[in-house]
Amino acid sequence: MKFAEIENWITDVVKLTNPKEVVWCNGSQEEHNNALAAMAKRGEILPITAPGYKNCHLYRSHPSDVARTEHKTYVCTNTPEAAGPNNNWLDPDKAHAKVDRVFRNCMQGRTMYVIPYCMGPIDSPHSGLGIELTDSLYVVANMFIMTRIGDKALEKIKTNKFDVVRGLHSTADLDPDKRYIMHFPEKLLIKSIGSGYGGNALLGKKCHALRLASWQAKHGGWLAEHMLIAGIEHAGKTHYVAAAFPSACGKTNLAMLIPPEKHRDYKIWTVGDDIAWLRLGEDGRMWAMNPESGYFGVVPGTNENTNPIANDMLNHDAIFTNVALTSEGEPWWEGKTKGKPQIDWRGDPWGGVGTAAHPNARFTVSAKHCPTYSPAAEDPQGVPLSAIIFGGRRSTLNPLVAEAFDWTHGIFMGATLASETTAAITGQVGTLRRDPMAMLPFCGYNMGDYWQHWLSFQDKSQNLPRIFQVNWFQKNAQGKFAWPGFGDNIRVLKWIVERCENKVDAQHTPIGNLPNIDDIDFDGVSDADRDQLLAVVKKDWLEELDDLDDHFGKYGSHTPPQFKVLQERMRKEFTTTDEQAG
Ligand code: SAT
Ligand code: MN
Repeated sequence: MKFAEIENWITDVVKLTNPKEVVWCNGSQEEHNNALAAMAKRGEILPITAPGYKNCHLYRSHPSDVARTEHKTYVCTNTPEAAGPNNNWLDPDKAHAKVDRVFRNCMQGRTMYVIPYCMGPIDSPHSGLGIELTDSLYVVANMFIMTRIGDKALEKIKTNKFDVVRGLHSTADLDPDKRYIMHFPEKLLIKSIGSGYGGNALLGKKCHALRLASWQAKHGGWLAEHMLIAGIEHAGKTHYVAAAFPSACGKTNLAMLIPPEKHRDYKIWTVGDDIAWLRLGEDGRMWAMNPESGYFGVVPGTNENTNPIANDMLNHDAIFTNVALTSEGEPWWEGKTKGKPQIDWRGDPWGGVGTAAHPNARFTVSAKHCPTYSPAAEDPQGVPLSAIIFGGRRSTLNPLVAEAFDWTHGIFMGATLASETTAAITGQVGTLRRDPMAMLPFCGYNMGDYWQHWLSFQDKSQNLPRIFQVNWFQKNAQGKFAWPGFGDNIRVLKWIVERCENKVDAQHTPIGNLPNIDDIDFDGVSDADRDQLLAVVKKDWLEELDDLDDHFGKYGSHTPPQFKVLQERMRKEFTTTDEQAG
């Protein structure tokens, strides 16, 4: 895109929104410090003054604005079919008219910040460029941490050689009824208004790096995915994996995993915790790049046992969103092992009802502060993947781990992923929904076409990563988690690596290859829990296969025909073989 077109767009936006001034962000540390200081002065952000914290701040978002709002998120393609049943769709002209009415004069008396940014290392040919216009300093401060903002990105944009995603954002009056997060894939344009929160407002993240990037990727022959990227080092060799889990299902914890003492012969390197851009290398391997430069992680549950790395990063240069405070002014959240809340996330005295921190409270920290940050994360080519992992939060059915028979079956595993909803989205928590590849809220086009796109890689390479499905969240008859999770997930990663190196056999079941009991360390897990974790229960799986008819049926002729074939093959295998394990 030509820079002159971008300048014209900015002029039009200024006319529409009528800010008192326009400020271009240069991306310097000084600018970031000034932004935090200005917010603190206006009372929009609270410096954490408790001993042991350096340059940390607490931001309280509006109580009606605490998570992504999927029902107000639209993909406005030229035809509804292109957006697919997985997206809310509006005709682009009608969408512009609707949202521009709310944008009119919304920045009156306010400053509009222009944030040029780059998703991915500045010097990578695979990075993506964008410009976000916003009237929120909180957005500026978070974008500084989460993406590469400022002069270097602008220089690249000014070469006129690259596509540029344009994003317009205003918090306006935060009215949930006038909240819209709109995407115009054909124009690489985003318009978001009425929310200042996370994925609704930091437009580089879900709006650009997933919804629009998935559209760009479909046309450019690559993939934009809701995945962490981690290196697993053992015996002098590092295998990289990318893993897709829905929001608030432990991507950050897995990406920063510290193995327990017994498994210290393994080390995890953090490349990314939320988004991965994948493309085929000349060697036929799939290479993954993290387009972000920071973490916007879930705070509740974070402590020295569940995620010691994140826990240690939270005492300097962190922005907290919607946590509680102790009487000493220390940030506090459910799962924190020290202190007691005195002020809740709204800023009110803590009354003991509900949670003191919001369940979707977040921290923003720079990746550079992560002690396990992989040097390869800054590599312009990214890292080569040995395995792709799909996982959901499912209290029943899915075993602890299963390996796909082949690429097509692996895509089927991803496409059938289901997960119980979390506080990361506005709405009911704990309802099971299909969340294919953990991309249901983020795929910027028809999910059926997206599955076809994934499948198309099969013919392009003999060297694709292996695919696995995991489930850390099975519950036993007592309603407790059957698997210890967190650091102990290394036991499963170890099996995955050993499979990639062809070091261990597996058991064939109709739904995939499962580990032999002795090949996974079940120390501390009861025999009953272990058996449940590895069970493939015929009756439940036959029900699941029936349920998939509805799921796939939704996408009509866009659903790859290969999925039906796989369903039939599994049904047949279940009905012609005797009871499966468990
Ligand atoms: O609010 S975000 O979209 O940034 C976090 C998430 O839901 O994954
Ligand atoms: Mn996410």
